[in-house]
Amino acid sequence: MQTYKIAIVGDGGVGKSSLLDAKKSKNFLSNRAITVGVDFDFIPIEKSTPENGESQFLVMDLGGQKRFHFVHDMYIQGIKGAIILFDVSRFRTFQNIKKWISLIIKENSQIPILLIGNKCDLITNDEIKLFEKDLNSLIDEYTETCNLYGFIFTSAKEKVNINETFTICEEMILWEQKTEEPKALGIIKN
Ligand SMILES: Nc1nc2c(ncn2[C@@H]2O[C@H](COP(=O)(O)OP(=O)(O)OP(=O)(O)O)[C@@H](O)[C@H]2O)c(=O)[nH]1
Ligand SMILES: [Mg+2]
Repeated sequence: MQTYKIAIVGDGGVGKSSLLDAKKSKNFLSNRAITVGVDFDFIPIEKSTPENGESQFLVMDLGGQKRFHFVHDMYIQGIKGAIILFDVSRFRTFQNIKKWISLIIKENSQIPILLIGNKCDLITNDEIKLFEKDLNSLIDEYTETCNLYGFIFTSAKEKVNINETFTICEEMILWEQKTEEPKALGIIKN
């Protein structure tokens, strides 16, 4: 069994652990406990090839609260990909994406990164469109600096784009090398 280590990072309370809960079909908790330091979980990789056979992600779910930042360097060592989450209802968490990018770049600037705007149940489609613009600008700004693969909007609460997120991770880590054009995956929201 081949294991690919990935990390899910972002400010405290953006919904990292809730996203993993949703992927694992666990109940959504409206008052979920913060992640103390780090949690980890295995997620099977759906698509397998004769070359790699069965494989899985080992997901490091890093506690986003400031007091846990000192352990982050240790846990992102050797990751093959990263998910950076922000909370679409708190703009500050979007602004802080840059800090999380720096953390990943310190490990390796080639690591593919997927940006996720979570809690899309809390805003309108028009507001999502505005974030799409911001995210495209961010991707342009960082095109020489790191490997931003694209972005997607999710709701851990309403189970929007949960499986899609991990399918995209499979694509960006297993099936593609550095992409020529970053992908704007946008919303798949009704
Ligand atoms: N409305 C809404 N609330 C959400 C969503 N995802 C998470 N939440 C809520 O946001 C709060 C924080 O979610 P967590 O999953 O604990 O956030 P986290 O990023 O793991 O936070 P840390 O562990 O502190 O880094 C929880 O109380 C969830 O109920 C979502 O998609 N929509
Ligand atoms: Mg957590």
